[in-house]
Amino acid sequence: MEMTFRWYGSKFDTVTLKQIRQIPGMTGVITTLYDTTPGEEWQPEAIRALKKEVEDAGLHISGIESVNVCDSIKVGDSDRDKYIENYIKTLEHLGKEDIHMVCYNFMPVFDWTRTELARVKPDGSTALAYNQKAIDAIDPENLAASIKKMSGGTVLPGWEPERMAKVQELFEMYKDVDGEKLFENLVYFLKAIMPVCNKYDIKMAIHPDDPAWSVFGLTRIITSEENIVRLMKAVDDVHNGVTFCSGSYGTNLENDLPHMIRTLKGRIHFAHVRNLKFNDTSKENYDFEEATHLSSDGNFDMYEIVRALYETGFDGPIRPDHGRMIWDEKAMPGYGLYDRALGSMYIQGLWEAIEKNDKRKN
Ligand code: DNO
Repeated sequence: MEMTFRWYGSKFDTVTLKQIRQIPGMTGVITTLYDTTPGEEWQPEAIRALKKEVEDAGLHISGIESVNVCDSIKVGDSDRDKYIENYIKTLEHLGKEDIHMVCYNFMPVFDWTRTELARVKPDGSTALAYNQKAIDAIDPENLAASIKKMSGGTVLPGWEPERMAKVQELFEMYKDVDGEKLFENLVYFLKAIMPVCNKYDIKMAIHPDDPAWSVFGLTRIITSEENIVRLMKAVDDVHNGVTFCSGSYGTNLENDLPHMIRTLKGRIHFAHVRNLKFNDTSKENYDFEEATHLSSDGNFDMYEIVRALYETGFDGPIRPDHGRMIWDEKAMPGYGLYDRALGSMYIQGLWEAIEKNDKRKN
């Protein structure tokens, strides 16, 4: 594995490349061109400039998170081929710059969903949280305003004000798209991009839906072992792979995370390793918050997750995810420096112990 850190670019991130480089063991960043819109072709000069900036700081680009897929492709509109063509050109430009891993998601309308961005924990730190009642209380007639209020003025990826302004329109687009249709559209998209992925050895890594169930009545399909295995089989090419995000798959309590990792052996190209704490797991009152990365602080056994990655020979980028806000840091919710840096050290500690133990046995 390679330890990496998500970086939103110097225009958008409070965390600097210099700070990232000073985290022990950190060699790569996961980034994107944040000022592009889904559907547009990325310009080679912009990719080169980003790459140069990262390399000048002594790091390298380990992968892109994300090249977002536009709604036309997701709903299967008549103009989707034009956007797929742009996506292919973007992949080609990335491949030529020696970038070989691309994370994306196929969630309708929204990316990840939380109802609180700064829930205060007993130690005074704050974390992202999800509460089903708060979601259910959102007024569908007035969704954009309601969501804006919920997010407390902070912009989450996928929740940009320009998109939220036309949220009703987006809902309209998806009204006839059920799970099967969405799956078909995803397979269509993947089949179309596989040739360019093969040519430049670009590993596509689909991010699971977060949380792993329908929100606001919109279908979600990348939620379970069964669904992701079905997708791997539908396009049976190593370049059609997975971002294994423990926190997203972990919201679905039926998912056995280490088991899933073992089942997906060879197809996991990127890993997001984080922990969650469940406060209520009944359907109506479902409530969770992001924990520190430490096993004892949340509900996941992080040792078993890292062990499964190690044992399946995972050699892609791995990153800590959704840190708390600690030590009075002011940063993008979930994406401050300190708690994620602590998380990365913990993951590296687990990895070293597992690796040494394994070598000693053999
Ligand atoms: C949240 C992230 C997601 C992820 C996208 C991938 O923190 O894990 O926003 O980047 O869903 O396309």
